Amino acid sequence: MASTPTSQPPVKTNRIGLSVMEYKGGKTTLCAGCGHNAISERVIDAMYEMGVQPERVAKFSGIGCSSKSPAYFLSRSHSFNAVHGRMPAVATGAMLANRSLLGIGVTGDGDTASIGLGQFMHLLRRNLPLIYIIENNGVYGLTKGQFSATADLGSKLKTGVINDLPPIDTCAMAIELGATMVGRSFSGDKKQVLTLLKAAIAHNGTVMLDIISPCVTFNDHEGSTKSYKYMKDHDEPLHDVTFVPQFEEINVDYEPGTTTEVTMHDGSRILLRKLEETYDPTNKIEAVKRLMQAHEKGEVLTGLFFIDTKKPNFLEMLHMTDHPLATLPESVTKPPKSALDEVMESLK
Ligand SMILES: Cc1ncc(C[n+]2csc(CCOP(=O)(O)OP(=O)(O)O)c2C)c(N)n1
Ligand code: SF4
Ligand SMILES: [Mg+2]
Repeated sequence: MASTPTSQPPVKTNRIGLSVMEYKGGKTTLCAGCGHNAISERVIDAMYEMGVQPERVAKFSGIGCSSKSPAYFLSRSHSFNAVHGRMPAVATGAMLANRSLLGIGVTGDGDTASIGLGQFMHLLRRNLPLIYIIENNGVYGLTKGQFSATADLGSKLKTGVINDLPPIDTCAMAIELGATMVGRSFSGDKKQVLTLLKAAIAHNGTVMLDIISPCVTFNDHEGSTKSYKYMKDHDEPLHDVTFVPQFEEINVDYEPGTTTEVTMHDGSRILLRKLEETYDPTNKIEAVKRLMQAHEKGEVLTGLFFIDTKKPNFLEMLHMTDHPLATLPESVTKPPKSALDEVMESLK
């Protein structure tokens, strides 16, 4: 006897017809509860909600627990797991070779602020179109929890060791050196991380997002300033961030006079609702000042600190052809002999 077919609810899809499952990656091998896993989940949500074609994404990373994260989202995308601290060079080459890609780099505080600091600084100067995420736990998680260069002065390891060096603030550094979208969040703040990531996808330059991401195995105890508890107690959001992609209608629950609006190059909009005093995210000096003030008070300021939607990115600075170099035919990339003869003639 034929059984009656049970009706399945239709699978929800995004504006390009893909379900969220098509944005997933492999099963995580990180510790249960690691902040990095929450960030991978938000990357999946952001790419799905923005309707990004997974095959258009190129993922880059260095070495560390954080740098394993790209394996756990977007299996259908391109991926390159580089050497420790060397992800920026690899990403720069790839993005120059194929400008049609959406680049996302995932790195750790050790990968970025110790061995990779030189590469990181030059990436920022170039304003390469790339979303650069630091999964910041204040320790080298993969090598068993030594302090990294973002650990706060006086914070304590489980073993009782106290950090006696001042931290590097990667956001202040990114603002000063030339990144054109800079923010900080906390892996436990789903809404803020998701909003910043969606805005990052719409941005056309270097986006530097420092996401505090507690290491539950080595740095989530009393005395750590990168623990869930410390973040819950000291997170100071600068504003409520809302992102409206260019393909969506603006929602109108924002009262005029309490909101700053930033229009992105593609027409998408970022809305910042003030929680306190007037904050202008296009003012570099104010952004750095607010970060320094927060440090003095022991607060962790979160939100969108700085954005510049006008500065040319690295591809524009180099006057690159609109056509991706990787797909140019040989007839274009290899000039005829007459062109060489002309150059030789001009040198006589
Ligand atoms: C050239 C080189 N030096 C040192 C190491 C050892 N090493 C691997 S990961 C790592 C630090 C990882 O810390 P972080 O980038 O903060 O990532 P996390 O594991 O905390 O997410 C170190 C020192 C290495 N793999 N390669
Ligand atoms: S050691 Fe720390 S950083 Fe690494 S996976 Fe475990 S919790 Fe995450
Ligand atoms: Mg780390």
